[in-house]
Amino acid sequence: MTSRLTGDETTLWQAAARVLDANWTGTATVPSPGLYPHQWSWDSAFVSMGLARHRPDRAEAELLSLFRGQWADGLLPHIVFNTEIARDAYFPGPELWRSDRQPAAPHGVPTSGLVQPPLHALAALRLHECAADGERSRGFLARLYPMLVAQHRYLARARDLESSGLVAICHPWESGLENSPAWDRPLGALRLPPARYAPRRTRHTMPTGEDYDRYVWLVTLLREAGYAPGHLREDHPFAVEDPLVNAAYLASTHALAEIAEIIGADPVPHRERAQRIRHALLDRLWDRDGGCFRALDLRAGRLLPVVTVAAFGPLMDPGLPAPIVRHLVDLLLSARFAGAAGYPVPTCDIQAPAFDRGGYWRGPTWINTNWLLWHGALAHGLPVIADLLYGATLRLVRQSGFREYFDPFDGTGRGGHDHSWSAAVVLDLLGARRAPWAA
Ligand code: 9WN
Repeated sequence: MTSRLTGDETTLWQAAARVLDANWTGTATVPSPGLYPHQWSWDSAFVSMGLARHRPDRAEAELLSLFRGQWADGLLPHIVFNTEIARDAYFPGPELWRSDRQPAAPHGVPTSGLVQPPLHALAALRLHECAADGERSRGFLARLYPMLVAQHRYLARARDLESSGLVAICHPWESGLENSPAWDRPLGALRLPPARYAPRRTRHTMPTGEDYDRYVWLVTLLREAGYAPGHLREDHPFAVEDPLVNAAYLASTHALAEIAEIIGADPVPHRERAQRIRHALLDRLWDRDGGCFRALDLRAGRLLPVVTVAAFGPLMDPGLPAPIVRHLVDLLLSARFAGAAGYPVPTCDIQAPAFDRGGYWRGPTWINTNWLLWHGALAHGLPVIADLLYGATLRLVRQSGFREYFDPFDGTGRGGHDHSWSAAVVLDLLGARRAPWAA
């Protein structure tokens, strides 16, 4: 690692910073102008890490803006709506969620009623690691800590549906990888009433209108049950323990322990919980025969068949046993993932029948997931893997710009332009090269 950026890297840095500047609304960052005009939860976690390298004041504001939407029970919603935006600018808008009728939801801040991968404590810790003014940054961590603890308490109380230590997602949107082939089976098993819930959806070729019927119907069930934990536990037809979501939960639980130490709180409960999550991941989601992690469908009581990029999420845990890490590295480098893709890492096993190189989360490379695996590779002292991911990610944006996602074989950019997290992860990668202690 060198401590200086090359001329080309400096150009890339400036271009990435311009994207985040343009997508800044004054209080937060939209994921993509036009396409996603509100604030999204895991987008903001990535964005804040990029902003930490560029505009640390905004990095803090980004997270605080998101937590304005936190519910009294700790739920951190996956969308915080901007009320100044036209109601039909994004489907589904606040009228689907009706958070204003939920006693736990914040007043005057319309939100969704779902969560997304909980990367926020990890992001907050990274802000601190990048901060020039340690004292000020400690103050920020102390302010955010109770909100992060509440977020994790909600997950443990309301989402650990089988008291296993792992949290379950109740909707594909909660995974962040919304139309991943991993969800085909549980979505296919739903018994939908014969109604069209989402007749118009033109933004992506994928997901399809049929997918949207299922997504909207699942939200309707949740909403009518008041988003109650009892409904999630007993009745809700979609309940899955996902390795990427739980890897984010584990990484953020480790981060909470570190934050607790920094601000003088007790790290022990977080450490104990982290142990429990790791055990449960290995016990419930590790497929011994396949040598990978898979999602567990709680309603069908079995692991889901398709192997996706989520399988590598647990690499983010520095305590993952070495034999498991070796299996994951072998799979990552095989012809099923990075070994046969010019621009890794594809979001789905290339050899799976459901793989689709242009299909949103069904095959394309997304560079926010690359960042997670890069972070994991560094945690395990795997410089070759880390360099592979670093290099592929920068090559993609050099060739195609800060697109939403990319063709894994030829690097063609797809989806939205000037996508915030694509810019943010580039800033963080370049920043880590410039200041390797904060990698
Ligand atoms: C639904 C904002 C979000 C990302 C998700 C991505 C996509 C929304 C959509 O965009 O989801 O939440 O409308 O397709 O799948 O990961 O957070 O960038």
